[in-house]
Amino acid sequence: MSTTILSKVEQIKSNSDYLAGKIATQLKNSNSFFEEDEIQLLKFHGTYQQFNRDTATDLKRKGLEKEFSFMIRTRIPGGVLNYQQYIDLDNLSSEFSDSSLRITTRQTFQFHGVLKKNLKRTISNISKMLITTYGACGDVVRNVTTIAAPIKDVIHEQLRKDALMISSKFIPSSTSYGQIWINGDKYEYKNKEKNEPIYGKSYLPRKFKIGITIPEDNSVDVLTNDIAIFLIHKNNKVLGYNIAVGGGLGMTHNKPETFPYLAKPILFCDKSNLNIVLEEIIKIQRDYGDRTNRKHARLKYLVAEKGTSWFKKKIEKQTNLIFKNPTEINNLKIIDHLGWHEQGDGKWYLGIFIPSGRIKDNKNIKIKSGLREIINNFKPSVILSTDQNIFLGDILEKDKDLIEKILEKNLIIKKITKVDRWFLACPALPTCGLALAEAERVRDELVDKINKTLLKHNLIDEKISIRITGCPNGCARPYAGDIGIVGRTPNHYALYTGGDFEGSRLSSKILDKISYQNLVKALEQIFILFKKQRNKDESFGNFCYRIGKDLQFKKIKEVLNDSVQ
Ligand code: SRM
Ligand code: SF4
Repeated sequence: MSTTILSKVEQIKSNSDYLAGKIATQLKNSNSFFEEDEIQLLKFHGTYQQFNRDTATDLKRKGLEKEFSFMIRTRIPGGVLNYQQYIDLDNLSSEFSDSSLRITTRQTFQFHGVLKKNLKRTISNISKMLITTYGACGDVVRNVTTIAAPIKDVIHEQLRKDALMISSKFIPSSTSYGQIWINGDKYEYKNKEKNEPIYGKSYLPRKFKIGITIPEDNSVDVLTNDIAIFLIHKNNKVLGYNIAVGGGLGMTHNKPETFPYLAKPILFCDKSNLNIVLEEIIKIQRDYGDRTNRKHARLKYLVAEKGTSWFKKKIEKQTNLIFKNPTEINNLKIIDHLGWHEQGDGKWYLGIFIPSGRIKDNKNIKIKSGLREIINNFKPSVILSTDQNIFLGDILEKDKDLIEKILEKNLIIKKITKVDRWFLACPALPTCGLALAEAERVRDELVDKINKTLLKHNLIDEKISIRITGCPNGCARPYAGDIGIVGRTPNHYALYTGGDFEGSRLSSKILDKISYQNLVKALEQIFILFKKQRNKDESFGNFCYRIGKDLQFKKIKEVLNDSVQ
C-alpha cells in the first residue's frame, strides 16, 4: 500500500495552529530573521523574508550575516484606494522601507527592504488605513484583479464590486493575523476560536489567483489566473459570468512536466450563483490538488489531467445545479487607458505610466514627489493597474491643466514609445530570492536598445508587448504577451515569441539560452523577418505564431552562430 508523503510546507501549515506558528515569539527576539517554518507562514500574513543578493556572497566570504529584510505585500482588490490611503502608504514607505512603493502585476503595492524590527509597526500601521496584508501571499486566494480604469458605468462598477466581494469572501478567517500584528501581546497559542470554514487547517495546496474582466478589455490578462471570470453583458445589463479554470504561468527550465497554461472555459453561471461556483472550484482544488509536490500543485495540473467536463460535473454535483456551457469568446481586446479620459459622470481620470511600477524619486524624475503633490492637492481616487501603472480618478475638468503642470515640473514621463508602454519587468535582483538573472534593473536600458532597433527598421509604431522576468516563474507574465524574456542563468535568458497581445495565446520558446548582450541582436532578426514577410495588418505576435519557431531560430542562428542554443 502506498503512503502519501506530504510536502514540507503542508506539514508546516497543518501544525501551525491556523497560521500562528511561532511568529509572535520570534518577532520579539533580537535576530534579524525568522526560522524556516515561520518564513513559510509569514507569507500568509503578506510578508516574505528576503536578503540583499548583491552583498550576500561578499558577506559570506567575510563570515558575516546576510542583510535580511522583508518585502510586505498589501491586498488591494481591484487596485482601488482612496487618496488618504495612498498618502498614508507613501508616508509609511518613506519611514520604514527602501522608500519606494512598487505597484505589482496584480495591482497592489509592495514595500521592499523593511527590517524585522519595523515589521510589526509597518503591518499594524497598514491595518489602521483599513488595508490588509493578510492573504496577499500564501496558499489562499490572493489579490483579486480587474480593470483599473475608473470608468463609471454599470458594467465597470459591477466588476469592481465583484472583485471586492470575491476578495472579502476568500480572505483567511483565522484570528492569528489580528492577534500577531494588531494585538500581539494578548496572543495565546492555544486559542480555540480560530477556524477556516472554506480552507480548513491546511489551507490550499498552492497559491490561488482570481481575475475578473469583460471580453472587450483583457488588460488584466485574465486567463493567467486559476479562475478567470468574464462578465458577460448586453445593453448595460449583466447577463452572467463565463468561468474558466486552470491559468498559471510558473514553470521550471528543462522540466516539461511543469508548464504555463491558460485557463479553460468550463461553464456559464448567472449572478446569483457566482459565489457558490467559485467556492466549489476552490474546494475542488483544496480536496484534489497535489499536496505532495509543490511543483505540481497548482489548479492547472488538475485541469490538464482531469479535463474541463470533470470540473463542470463535479461543481454541478456539489451544488445540485445544472449550468449552461460557457458563451463562446473568441475576440479578446485590450484597451490602452493611459492618459486623460472622461470617466462617464462628467469627471476625468488620468492613467500615468510608471516604469516597472516603481514609485520613487531619482535624480531627474520625481515620480514619488509628483504623485504625492497631485494626490494631496486634488484628492482623486487612486487605482493601481495590472500593468504596473497608476490611475487617478474623479478629477474635475478645471484641475486638468494644474495637474499637467505638476507632471511637467517633476518630469513624469508622458511621451513614451509603444514598446515602453507595454513593457513589464518583475523585481528580480537584488530582492527576489528566486531570480536567476536581472529584470527590473535592465528594463530601461533594454527598452532603449529595442527602441533604437525598431526605429532603424521603421517599426517604432508597432504595438508589441515585451515582458522580462528574472526566472521562469512568470511574475511579469512573459508567456502571455508578444515577446517573453525569461531569466535562465546569470546574464542569460530564454526567449519566447508568438503569444498574442490580447492574452489569448501563450508564446513558444525560440531560444533556450542567449546572453543579455546578444538579446537585442536576436530580436532584431525577428523584426527583420516581420518587416519583410508580415501580412497586411498582421500583429507581431500573430506573425511569429504563423511563421513558427524554427524559421525564427534559423534566422537568429545565421547571425549569432554558436552563441545561441
Ligand atoms: Fe510572483 C514568487 C513577485 C506576480 C508567479 N513572485 C514570487 C516571489 C514572492 C519570490 C519568492 O517566492 O521568493 C517574488 C517576490 C520578488 C520581490 O522581490 O518582490 C514575486 N509576483 C511578484 C510580483 C511583485 C512581480 C511584479 O513585477 O509585480 C507580482 C506580485 C503580485 C501580487 O501583487 O500578488 C507577482 N507571480 C506573479 C504572477 C503574475 C500574476 O499573478 O498575474 C505570476 C504568474 C501567474 C501564476 O501565478 O502562475 C507569478 N511568483 C510566481 C511563481 C510561480 C508559481 C507557480 O505556479 O509555479 C512564484 C514562485 C512560487 O510560487 O513558488 C512567484
Ligand atoms: Fe522573482 Fe522569478 Fe518572480 Fe521575477 S519571475 S519576481 S525573478 S520569482
